[in-house]
Amino acid sequence: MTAPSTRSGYDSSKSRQKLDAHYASDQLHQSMNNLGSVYNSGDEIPLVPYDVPTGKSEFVYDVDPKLEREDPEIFRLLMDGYVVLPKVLSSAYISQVRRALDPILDETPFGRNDFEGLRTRRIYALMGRSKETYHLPMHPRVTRILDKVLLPNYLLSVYQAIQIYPGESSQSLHSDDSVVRIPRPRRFQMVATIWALDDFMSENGATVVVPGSHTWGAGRKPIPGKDRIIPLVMERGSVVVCLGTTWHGGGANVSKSSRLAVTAQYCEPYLRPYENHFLITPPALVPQLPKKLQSLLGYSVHKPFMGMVAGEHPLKRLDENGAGGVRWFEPGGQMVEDEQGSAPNGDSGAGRSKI
Ligand SMILES: O=C(O)CCC(=O)C(=O)O
Ligand SMILES: [Fe+2]
Repeated sequence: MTAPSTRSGYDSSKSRQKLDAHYASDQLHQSMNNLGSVYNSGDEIPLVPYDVPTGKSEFVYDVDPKLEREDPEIFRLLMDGYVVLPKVLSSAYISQVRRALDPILDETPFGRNDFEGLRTRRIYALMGRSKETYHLPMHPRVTRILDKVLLPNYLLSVYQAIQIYPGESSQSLHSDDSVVRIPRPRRFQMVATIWALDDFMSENGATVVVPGSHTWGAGRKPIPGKDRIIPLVMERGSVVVCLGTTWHGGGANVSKSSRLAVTAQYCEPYLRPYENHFLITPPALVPQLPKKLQSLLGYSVHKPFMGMVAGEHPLKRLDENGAGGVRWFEPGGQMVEDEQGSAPNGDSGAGRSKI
């Protein structure tokens, strides 16, 4: 066997070429450059013959009427498909977030298609770009609700900033969890939050929602003029919590100023998040993050085993430098050694303690 040419045991230039070839042939990767055509207009993924729709036209939430009095925010969320929490953020925190985002927005190009918005700047992978904003996805006013409507250890799916410029047209209406292969009508599998960092007005691109559309069955789409499509007019510092099944979209901006929002979207712990947070957040940073954020980023286990590393909780595998994981093996089963001639990650831990 020839000596490994790199620490991890493979020739990185060759593997890079292989990866590039793989990506070039990967239709989904190509579609990233044309996102509009893949997840546009809320189309649900096609049903296969054995996916039998329920036949029901609406999903009925089993909501105790007492909830209206006891927890009006969750009541409205389940009844309407969304709820606005007004003026949650202080002006000081909004300014801090804006100061962090402005220089990143300055270097962010407009979107590549109608869905991203040709007059809209999106900071993707925000968790890896700005530590000043990491409080938003774990804001207690939001997680209080998520803790009740999603399963424990729900995950952060998307974290991005969206700045809609004057001249932007309406985003096509969609539901965020239309990628889920369970026929509608069904329970939501994701929940989105949209934080208003500018006042949201009907003229400047406020998000629009279709109240009650979270109950709709497959095939039903909002019809302008027939269905109520309303702009979420709210003061800056407010947040809307919106079920993944609710039809909505970014509004057209016919004003003279831009509209800034940050969206944190969450999914059930058994789903794959839209963004790959293991690559976005440097592992070395993870041990310093608050527990809630670690869990949101996937350093958690959905019982019994989902998210494990070699039979253990992922945080047990992560040392204070963010190193951990398992030993790497070459295809023949030979362990790859690092420059010092020792196994890169120490003990594999396989078969050890329970999660
Ligand atoms: O920017 C907005 O108001 C909504 C954006 C949105 O729904 C999305 O990009 O999925
Ligand atoms: Fe959306």
